[in-house]
Amino acid sequence: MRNLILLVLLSTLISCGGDDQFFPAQDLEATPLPTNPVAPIKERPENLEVVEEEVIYDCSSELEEVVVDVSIPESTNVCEWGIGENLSKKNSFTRAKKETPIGFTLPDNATICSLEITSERDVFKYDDHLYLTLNNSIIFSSFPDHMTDLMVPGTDIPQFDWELLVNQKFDNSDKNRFCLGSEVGSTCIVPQTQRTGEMRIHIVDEVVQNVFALGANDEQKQTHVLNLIISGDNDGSDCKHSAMDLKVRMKIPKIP
Ligand SMILES: [Ca+2]
Repeated sequence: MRNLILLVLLSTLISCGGDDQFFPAQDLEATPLPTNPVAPIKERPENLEVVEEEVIYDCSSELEEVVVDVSIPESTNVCEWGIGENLSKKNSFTRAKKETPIGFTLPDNATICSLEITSERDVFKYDDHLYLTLNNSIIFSSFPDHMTDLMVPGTDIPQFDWELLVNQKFDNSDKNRFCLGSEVGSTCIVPQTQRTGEMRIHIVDEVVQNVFALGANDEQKQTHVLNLIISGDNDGSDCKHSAMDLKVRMKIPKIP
């Protein structure tokens, strides 16, 4: 009530013309404004999108072993001379081949991180030369010539290409072999031509991963092909090979 009276009195005095003598300046005290700090409102960014990161399972992930049993049937037929891509007989030249492709499947887009191929028994025999490929990359060959010509540019990985191999000079001595990645530790134990023995192949992990990367462009690729290719020149036993049971051990990323 006292404030109201004062307010009325002040209003009256102001309306009377504001004579300074009634309001000595020294009597006016500045009243500080009430301080009631308010936290600034954080503005939400508009169109905020939540982007879920795609989890990539690669060879640095936790791995699991997959074992594929491969049974290669005996081939008792000689080369089909002069049929299809095969040429007629000619001594000491690569003239004909017989392929035994074995397909196997892995989970969608599973990267092959390691590879080991072992025979169950020491019974494998072939005539004349052997090429073993995974997805067309040559893992082993009993005839190492021309491998450099077959390599994918910028890599040390040869691709099987019959057009480049056919009608090339043939060497039956079988002293040298090609084992993919041998210079960095891969090992290939394979019998010599026309001899019976075991097969035991271990390709260094990094090399296997490079092989896989070459053929990994296809979306949802599940099927992989191990191919046994025997070549011959002119004999009645060329392109023959024994039956063989192989275990293909691979490590692939474990997907929970
Ligand atoms: Ca031969």
